[in-house]
Amino acid sequence: MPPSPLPPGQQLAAAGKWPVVGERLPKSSSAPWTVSIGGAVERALCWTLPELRALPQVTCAIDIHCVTRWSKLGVRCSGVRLVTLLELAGIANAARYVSFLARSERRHSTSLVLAEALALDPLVAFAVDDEPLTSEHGGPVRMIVPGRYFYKSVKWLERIELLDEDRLGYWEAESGYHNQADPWREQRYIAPGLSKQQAAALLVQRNFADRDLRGIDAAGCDLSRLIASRALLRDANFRHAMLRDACFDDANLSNAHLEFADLQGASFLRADCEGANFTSAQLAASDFTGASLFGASFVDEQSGVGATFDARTRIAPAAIEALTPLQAAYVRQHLPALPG
Ligand SMILES: Nc1nc2c(c(=O)[nH]1)N[C@H]1C(S)=C(S)[C@@H](COP(=O)(O)O)O[C@H]1N2
Ligand SMILES: [Mo]
Repeated sequence: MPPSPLPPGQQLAAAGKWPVVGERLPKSSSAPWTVSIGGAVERALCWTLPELRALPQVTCAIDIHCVTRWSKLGVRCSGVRLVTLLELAGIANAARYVSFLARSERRHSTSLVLAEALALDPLVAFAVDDEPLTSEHGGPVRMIVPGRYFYKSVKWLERIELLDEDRLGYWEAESGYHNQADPWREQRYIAPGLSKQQAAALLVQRNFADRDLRGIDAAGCDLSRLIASRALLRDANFRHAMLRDACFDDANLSNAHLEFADLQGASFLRADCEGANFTSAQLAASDFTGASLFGASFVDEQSGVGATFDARTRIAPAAIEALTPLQAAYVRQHLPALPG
């Protein structure tokens, strides 16, 4: 089998579909659009849009990977290479990071390690698939950074700043998005600090309700009747855990690992289970009503070993449709009675 062109946990967006993520509009202003470069540069510069468009442009195919799991491969992007602008401005010795700022209400920004940015060769893009970028997708000008989750690609670029110390971007500072953002390493989110003792105490109490426990390691633990309603459990590890009759209602279990967990009678009402792994879990009498299962898996596609259900298992047909075709086929085939 040829290697998959998709990083782990990603799925192709439907053909012709390009979701709008984050801010939808630039800041409204009558001032003409300019893009400036400053900070640790030899010459601070500022271009109007016509001046920027007059610089040498390139067109290249770039793979886009959004942290919310959709990817678009080989998108034709046209614009000026960031490297071209950096050469004009001159990189000062102190420069270690590059920050991109948006002309938007919340002054959205993101940053990259300068050496990595130079290697990734990002584009200051005007057009995609030979059409000018629409405003909701960052037009008239946005960054497109290959090889990083798409939150590193700022829409409505207004300023480029070289820095000697890093300045965390909007999502990185506000929402715990990983500052490295390498999709091949699945660097999606940073887990918050939780000491070993704190984690151990929580596991004894079996009450995770409303807590931020991203990335908690509960592999193999006895957690039957666990209360985890509304808990933030992104990237949590519940492999081989005993979770009979656990309550995950309204919890966020995106990318959580539940392989081989005993989840008989567990409740996932309205839970966000995007990208969660239920391969080989026991799911008799479990209830996924209202849960989001985009990108979740129930069967190991290599070994064919999958989760077990019974007639009391509740998974809505719409949730099954959000699975990849192979996963959906497995669930349809093994779920004894579809509700509705
Ligand atoms: N100014 C600005 N740029 C932004 C964002 C934003 O909210 N504001 N969201 C980021 C995220 S999380 C993603 S996935 C992409 C989405 O770009 P799109 O809406 O064109 O798909 O833009 C990135 N750049
Ligand atoms: Mo994103």
